[in-house]
Amino acid sequence: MATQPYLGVTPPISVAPPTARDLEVSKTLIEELKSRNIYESPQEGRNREMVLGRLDKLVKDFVYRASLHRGFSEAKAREAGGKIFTFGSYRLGVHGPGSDIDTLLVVPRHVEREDFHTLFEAMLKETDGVLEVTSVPEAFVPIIKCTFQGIDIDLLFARLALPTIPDDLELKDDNLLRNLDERCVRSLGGSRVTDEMLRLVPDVPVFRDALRTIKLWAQQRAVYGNVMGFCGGVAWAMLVARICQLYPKGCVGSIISRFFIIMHQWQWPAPVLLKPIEEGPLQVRVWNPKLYPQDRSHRMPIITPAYPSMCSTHNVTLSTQQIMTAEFKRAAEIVDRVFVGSTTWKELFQPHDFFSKYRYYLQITASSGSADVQLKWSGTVESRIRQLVMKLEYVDSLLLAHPFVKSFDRVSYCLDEAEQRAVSIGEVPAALEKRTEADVLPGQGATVHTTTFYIGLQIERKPAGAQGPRKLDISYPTNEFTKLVKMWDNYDADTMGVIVRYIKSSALPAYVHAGREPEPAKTGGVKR
Ligand code: 3AT
Ligand code: MN
Ligand code: MN
Repeated sequence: MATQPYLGVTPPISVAPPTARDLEVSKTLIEELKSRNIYESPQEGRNREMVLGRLDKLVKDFVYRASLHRGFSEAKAREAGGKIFTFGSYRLGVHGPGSDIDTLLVVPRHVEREDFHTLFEAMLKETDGVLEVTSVPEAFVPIIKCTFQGIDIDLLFARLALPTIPDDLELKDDNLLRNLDERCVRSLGGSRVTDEMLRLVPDVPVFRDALRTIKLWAQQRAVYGNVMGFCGGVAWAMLVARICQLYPKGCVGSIISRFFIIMHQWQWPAPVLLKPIEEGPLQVRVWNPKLYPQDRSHRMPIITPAYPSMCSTHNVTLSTQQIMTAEFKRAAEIVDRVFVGSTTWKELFQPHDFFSKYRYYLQITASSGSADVQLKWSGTVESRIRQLVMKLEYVDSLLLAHPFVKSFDRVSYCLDEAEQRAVSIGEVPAALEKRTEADVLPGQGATVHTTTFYIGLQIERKPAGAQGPRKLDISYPTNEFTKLVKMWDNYDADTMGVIVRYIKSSALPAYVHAGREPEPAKTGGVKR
């Protein structure tokens, strides 16, 4: 293949170097980012490197011991190797002080996945400085989580069809995926995608600063999160990477400015690609809207660059697409004003106003009696909220159903059944606000765990002169939704509850505003 002189699926839009103004706004942008404590200290950085060094030794020792166990000679067991790779925000170089390190253990063919969850897990538990080791071997992507010298670590596992894993091994070659277990292929995906992304951007330091900007903006504006139908970390990274390809000489300020303009005008569902989609050696599906109707339904396809290419945004719905598009527009206008000097970067990162934006909300509360059950039950409800949003999109006179990206977890110590009922429908009775476990005698009352989700509703105005409130019938979507979540395999009607309530904004509990800057006084503000 002839090498093309540019990165990406089209030539760049501009190869012009930055202007003096581009460089000025880049400087103020970086200052703004620094003032928000999103960079870790050099000392924290060294601690991460130390952790990774120790982890690498541990993995090599694990492979050695597993090899001996398989009957290898001492020398052969030493040669077997083993290596760790990283992915996620740490690999991209955009992690913050509290970020985890996402790591992948790569081992030779004679080390089994079972060894990872037995021998390796045991070795990890015996390691100095390692705490809270939890293992989820039955997950779609099996994982071990722990904290290592104070840093959260996610560990995935992949066994390659190779006799040894040398230290200079790379994961680029698609043929490495041949003859692997599906779980190994999936586990390799994260690292292969991040590595490829870094190869496909023209200037990695500029890409990093731009991605930090977009991540901070998306989090502040509550449009960060794949589960609720927005873009997740990988999708935001690919969008930034694509803009970097289009402006290979850009600096962070100009990349951010172009980012919002281009994303606002993007002709969805034209996909965002960092390179042409390639076929490969496996019998697996690669994203292809010509072939698969399901892929045709993706509204904002952002496609991963490593084989097998997938759509990272299959969760986006009409509503979340509209919300993100409106945010692109707002941001483009602000950045324009930053460039002419009539505002500062601070305005770009102003927190969202989700809980004061709408007159009406849907409040979805999942409840149960124990923390363990609640974790799985609330996860199930959360993963179905998108289905509710999609059903609401069909309701007459409902213009927008806006899911909030985060949920609110509470533990309530109830004294009687009336309190239990109130809590499980999402209320916060005044008597419970300050009550702690210590206020409840053993054997008395009950502890109720709740997780509450919110959907903001923008309802069409009544036609002029119409009498009475506009009728909004959401009973069908909400009933279908509760039916759907109760179809979960482990659903138990005796211990788990789910309630959807239609509430006025005045009925929102105080906790939704907690930890936020006080709202600026509204000067004749009209709620949508
Ligand atoms: P942080 O700085 O850690 O907040 P991040 O982008 O590294 O940001 P995560 O650590 O949550 O975010 O995720 C890193 C990657 O791991 C992203 C995705 O490819 C993969 N991943 C995340 N959550 C899951 C999951 N539940 N199952 C499988 N893969 C996941
Ligand atoms: Mn991470
Ligand atoms: Mn992680």
